[in-house]
Amino acid sequence: MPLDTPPGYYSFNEDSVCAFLDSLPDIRTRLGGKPADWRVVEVGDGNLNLVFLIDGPEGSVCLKQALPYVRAAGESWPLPLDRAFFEQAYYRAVASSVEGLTPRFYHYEPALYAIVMEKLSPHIILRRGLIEGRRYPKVAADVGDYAARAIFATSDLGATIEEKAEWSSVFARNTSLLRITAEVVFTDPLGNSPRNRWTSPALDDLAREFRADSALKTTVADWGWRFLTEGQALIHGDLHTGSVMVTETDTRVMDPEFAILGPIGFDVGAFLANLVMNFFAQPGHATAADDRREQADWVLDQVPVFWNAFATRFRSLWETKARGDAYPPAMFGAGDAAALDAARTKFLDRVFADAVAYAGVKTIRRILGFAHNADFETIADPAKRAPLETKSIRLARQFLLEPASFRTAEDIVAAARAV
Ligand code: ADP
Ligand code: SR1
Ligand code: MG
Repeated sequence: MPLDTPPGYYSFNEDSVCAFLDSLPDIRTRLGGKPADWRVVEVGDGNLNLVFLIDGPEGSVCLKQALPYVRAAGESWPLPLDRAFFEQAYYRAVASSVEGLTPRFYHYEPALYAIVMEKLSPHIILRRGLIEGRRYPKVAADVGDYAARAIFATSDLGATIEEKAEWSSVFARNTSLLRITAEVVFTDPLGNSPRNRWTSPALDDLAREFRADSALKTTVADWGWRFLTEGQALIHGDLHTGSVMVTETDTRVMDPEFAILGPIGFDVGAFLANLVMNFFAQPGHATAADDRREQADWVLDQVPVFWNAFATRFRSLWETKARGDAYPPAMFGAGDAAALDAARTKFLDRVFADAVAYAGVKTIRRILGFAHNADFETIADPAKRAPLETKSIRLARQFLLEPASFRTAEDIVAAARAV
């Protein structure tokens, strides 16, 4: 049965995308020449959308369009188109705080649920680079900086009640993607969802063991409650290594369609989890020429780099740019400096603890749930993949059930090395 779409919507192909871009004078000028001169390629490798890269004689653009279904599942899993609206709304909301760290935004076409933005080139997806054994000296610090800036500016520390209420009213409607996260991240992996999959039969016993672990399930459910109820800031909502494009000298965070008002630790934990999963996956990508030990060490070392960059920037923004209604500057004077500093440390410790738990949840979902990570998936031999996934998911369980063991980013590094 054809999917129901609003009047005027059609999904693009290589020809219609050119005709559409030709109708946008600024974009036509940016590309130069005529549509016949433009080279178009569809490169979408994500779970949800179409992504076209268009090169003209003078310049290039990227067009991302929502499909009326989950691309990775096909038409049997319908999905409203409005995620494109929330993606562009997020870019606009954080633009002034994270300049240079996202793709430049050019145009949004509401009827076609399409965003036209800067084509990032020669950037590649960070996850892919890490799998290929490449290192990016700036990336962990840049993503930490990005997360701190975007989150601080949209929290009750960096924004007023009225500003935050505006974002709340907009992003509260991002319910389709909120539901996807609630289901595929929190509910399905430890439930009996037919959407789940894992490296079978090697991980069959482990999957059964995890699904029978009541303590683990109630803990994940508790974090699910917190995810749904703690609207601390406007968060990206899907801040993994597949949502970052890089060169050795430039970092861009993209794909923010899952943006909602949510817990700060959810974004921080997502990036942490994906670094740690890549660390565990490295031996699966070893070759005769490179055992990947140094690469694995380097990836794991990015965990404290990322966290420290986040915490340092967040604290410095709080010290210099506080203008919100939480911990209001008007309440504190010179005599409160030490107490306020201690309160900031306590606040960041809480964010870290939340991040560790969400990192646990996000790792379990990538190994037992619907949407897996290329880090493990591209290890073709299940006999190699399964033990690496097992190490990763066992550490994730520790993140959730032994939180007192993880007070600092160095604790994560030490525990991962010890597995
Ligand atoms: P989805 O929302 O479906 O996950 P993504 O936003 O992750 O889609 O994009 C899918 C792929 O398209 C990315 O992995 C990347 O290769 C490519 N891509 C997305 N945005 C850009 C961009 N602005 N410039 C260049 N390539 C891009
Ligand atoms: C239905 S697939 C869901 C996942 O794809 C996105 O990339 C997000 O990670 C989401 O959880
Ligand atoms: Mg996406």
